[in-house]
Order: sequence, then C-alpha cells, then structure tokens
Amino acid sequence: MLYPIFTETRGVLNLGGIWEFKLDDGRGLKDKWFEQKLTDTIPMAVPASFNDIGVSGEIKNHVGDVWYETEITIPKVYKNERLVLRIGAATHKASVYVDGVFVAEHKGGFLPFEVELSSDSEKAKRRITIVVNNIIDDSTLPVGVYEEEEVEGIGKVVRNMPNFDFFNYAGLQRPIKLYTTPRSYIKDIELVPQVTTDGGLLSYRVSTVLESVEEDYLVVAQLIDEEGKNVATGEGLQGEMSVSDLRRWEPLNAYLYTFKATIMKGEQLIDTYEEPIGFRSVEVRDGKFLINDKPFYFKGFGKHEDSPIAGRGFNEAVNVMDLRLMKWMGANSFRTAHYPYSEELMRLADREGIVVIDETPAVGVHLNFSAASGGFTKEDSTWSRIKTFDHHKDVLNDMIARDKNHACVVMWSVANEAATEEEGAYEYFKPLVELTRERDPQSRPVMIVTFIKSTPELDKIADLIDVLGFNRYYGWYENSGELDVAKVRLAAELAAWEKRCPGKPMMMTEYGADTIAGYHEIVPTMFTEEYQSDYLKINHEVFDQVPTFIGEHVWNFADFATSQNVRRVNGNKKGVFTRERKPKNAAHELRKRWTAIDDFYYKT
Ligand code: GCB
Repeated sequence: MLYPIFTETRGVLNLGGIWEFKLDDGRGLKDKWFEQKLTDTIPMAVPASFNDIGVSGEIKNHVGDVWYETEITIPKVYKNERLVLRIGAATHKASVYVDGVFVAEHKGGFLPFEVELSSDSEKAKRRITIVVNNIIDDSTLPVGVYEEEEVEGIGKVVRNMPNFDFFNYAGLQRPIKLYTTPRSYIKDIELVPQVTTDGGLLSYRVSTVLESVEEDYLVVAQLIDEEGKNVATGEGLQGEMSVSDLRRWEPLNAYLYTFKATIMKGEQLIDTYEEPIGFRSVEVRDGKFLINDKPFYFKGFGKHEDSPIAGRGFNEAVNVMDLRLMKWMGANSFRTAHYPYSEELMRLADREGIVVIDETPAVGVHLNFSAASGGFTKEDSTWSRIKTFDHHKDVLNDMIARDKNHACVVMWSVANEAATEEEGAYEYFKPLVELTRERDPQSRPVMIVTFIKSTPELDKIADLIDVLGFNRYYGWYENSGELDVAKVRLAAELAAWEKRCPGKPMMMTEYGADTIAGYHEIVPTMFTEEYQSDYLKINHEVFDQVPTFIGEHVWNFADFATSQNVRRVNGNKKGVFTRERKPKNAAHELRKRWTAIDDFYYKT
C-alpha cells in the first residue's frame, strides 16, 4: 500500500483540522444520522484522540460510536482525476459515508484504509461522515472485555475494560488525506534490496491499474541517489537493478535511495511515484542478529504513541523529539509496542536510521491474564475462547502490505504477551508465523513477545520464531524490592532458555520499574529514581553474561496514560522520560551505558 505523496501526476490534500464531533448513545445508525448534516456537535481536532480534549468524563470514557463530519470542496483541477480518501487510522472500527451514502467500513484501529470517491460529479462539495467505534472485546485487536450491568438507581452501566495496560484512546487518530492519481496508475511497489560483496541489487515489482489494456503502456524504473543522480534504470513491471559504489543503510547512519516508477504511454507521462529505499541486509544466523552481515545489538525502548493532550493522536513534533532523544541516549532501536505506528513515524525512522521491530495490535490475547490488573485466573484455554484469529491474519497482511519496503523494519512481532504458555498457542500461531514469512518479500525474522508465565518449561511457541523476545520484570513484579534475588532469578531463567533453545538469539523486549520523577531515597526504594537506575543496572549485569543475548529494550521510553486501576497512579510510570519528555536519572545512566556500547560486535 503506497503512502500518499505529491508527484508530477499526483496531488494530496490534508483534511486535518477542526471537524464536527458528536457522541452517540446508540441511536445514531438506527436514526440514520448520516442522512443529514450532524446537529448539536462540538468542534474536534483531527487527527487526535477525542478523549482528553473533550474536557468531560462523558467524552473521555465514552463507550460505543462517535461521529465525525466535515465538508470538503474538491478543486476543479482534480476533475477527471481518480480521487482517494485515505484514513490513516480510525480506532477501532469505522464506517464512512459520503453525502449520506455508505462507502466503506474498516476494522482495526492502527492501519490505514482507503476509499475511492467519484470525481466526475458536478458537485464540488462533499460531506464526509465517519462513525468510529471504540469497543474492544474478544474479537478485536487489542483485546478488551465488554460488560453491561443494571445498577439500581442508575440503569444500564456499560464497562469496556482494556485487557492491556494503556488507555483506550480512540477516534480519528492519524492524518486523513484526499489524494489523486490519474485513472491509470501505479497501485503498489514491492522492493527487495540486497547487499552484495561489490555493491547492491534491487529486485522490484510494480503493480498497475490501467484504463485500457490494449494501449501500449511502459513502466520505467529508476534508482536515484541522495544527490539526485540516476544510478540504475529498468523497464517493465518487474526486474532487477544492480548498483555499484553502493551506500548502505546502516543503523544511525541512514542512506536512502529513491525508487521511481513511471508509467509512460509513448511520450506521454501517465503516472509516477517515488518510494524511499535503503540497502541493508537482515539475517539471524549462529545466535546473532546480523544487519549488513554484522552482529547488531539492539539498544532502545518499547514505546507508545502517547503524549499529553493529543493522547494517541498523531503528533509530528513529539515524533521528531522522541527519535532525537533516542539518538542523544545512544539508542538505536524501538519496538512499536503494541500496534503499528503511523506511516509518518516509520518514514522518519528510515531517515534517522533508527531500527524498528514492527508489532501488530495483538495485545491482551490472553483471557486468563489481565495486564491492567495483573490478575491471573485459570479458566478454559484462551485458545478455545478467543475470536481474534481471522482479524489477526488481516492485520498481519495489512501491516506487511503497508510497511514491507521500510529499511528501518528489521523484524516483525506477531503478538505481545499472548497466552503462549497454554495448550493451543502453537496451533494458533503456526499459521500466523507462516503467513508473515510468506507475505514479507524481504524475509525478515519473526518474533512473538512473551511474558513471565511463558517459562522455558511451558512455552509453546519458541520453536516457531527466530528471536526470543522476553518481557520480564524481575525486581519489579517479581521479587519486588529485592534486586539481589531478582538478579539470580533472571540469570536462572536465561540459562534455562539457553538450554531449551541452544543458539537461538534472545533479547529483553521489556524490563522496567515504575518511577515517580523527583522521588529520591538514600537507600534505593521502589518508585524512586535511584531504584529505577539500580534495577536497570542489575538487569544489564545479567544480559552482559549471555553470549546469545542480542539486545535490550527498556519499558518504557516515556510515562504513558493507562486506564484507572489500583496498580496505576495517573498512568504507567516506567518511562525513562516523563510524559512531557523530561529525563529521569535513568536516562543519564542509560546514556552512559549505551554510548559506550557499539551498535555492532558487542557480544563478539
Ligand atoms: C507488560 C506489557 C506492557 C505493560 C508493562 C507494565 O508486560 O507488555 O504493555 O505496560 O508490562 O508496565 O506492566
């Protein structure tokens, strides 16, 4: 799926701004609100999560449908062009109406979808209405629990608890754009760069939609370097281009070529599109994670798309600052916990040379464990009850379709903390891992991130994946306040993994301690800045002893909002930065460690 850009043949209009907004108590669709202009609305920023900026409990905690509406005017110059409405993310489900007519629906809150609008109509003005639903249950990703209860004196109380540890922000959270293409156009581009001993090789595949098949169309492919010089040319829908004097894309030292595809009809330019492409290889071999054939060490974070005011809403300034802060710390990577992040951020990571583990929204896929409450029940197997499988396939397909060409993406994470210790996990995940491998033209490694109950004895999925990803909180949830014991327990678990999966690389995808900025004690005590620094230190002492340990991602980059529960005081405070991006002491400590660890050859 191509990101909308301006080219000689394409235009993009950003539909961000103030939209009309209204909560729905359940009558909206029945009463066909889409037929008329919405009434009794309030202004709402798009993109943004609606929750915090509505400034009312009713809006913040609303469960169900919300309505967004705007009117657009299509400029005359776009008459006869193909017009596409592109919604970057509507969390979690959306139905789209244009002038009261239903045109599209989409499930999944973290990936884009498109709908073609007719452009030949005489009507320049169009009313766009989007109904967004934020309910999460056992068929959605992420997973939630939906409950209704009759309470005396109140009536029906609706509860929608996330089965995960972040606030269920919703709405039109990413950019909404209207873009144009010619009627015959480039539909998709698939790029497989290879790094060879004496240069590079790029395999490409361009898919097109042509107005008439009889006409003589020619696809021309060009590879252009950062100075704008054409370094290779090809013809046809697919082919290979070799590059001499190759500049590689390296972590923290990115070099991006531009792959330009053009459809020509004789001398006439029909359509053209430009896709950035970095040449780098990725491979798991001999217990190592190789980037450009060199053993890479992941230093960085599990993150969230989360900031004050906009919530999970797209925030370009925050994205720029976060990646700059990571570079300041000597970090080289992050995981898109726990959903695919915006396309704009992925493009920025390509450019900044930040390595990304790209994760699906499959979080909370465990019906006997609640990440929000920490509670653990043992009922029937998760896998006989959960209804996420088909949607899980869809999000994997769509995430790979969107992100397949990104140089920054070096690994796919199929899920976070699913019930991988329960019977049935292997059967659930085997087809999903196979699908990931089949769909990714660049054959990147695959991981499934596991939690503490997925022990070396119980885990069912380790054999399916290339890298073991552990979320482990020894010294926090386990052995709270006992860092000496925590260290022994962590070392013992890693040793048991080395035994169970000899030679398989492993990394810590989460480890962290809640820390209130400004809390200090002489004797490091939980929640103080001293404890967070010591907690990280004992973890690192263990990591450094394991030869097949390929990286450390601290949980979390910054403090973030969660739902209300007894474990969270105004959100999750495991950030190394506060929610406003001020450093805690650990940021300085980590900076010392990471700037002293090279990106390559740390363990050899
Ligand atoms: C986890 C989850 C993450 C939570 C974190 C915590 O294992 O993957 O979403 O926020 O623990 O802080 O408890």
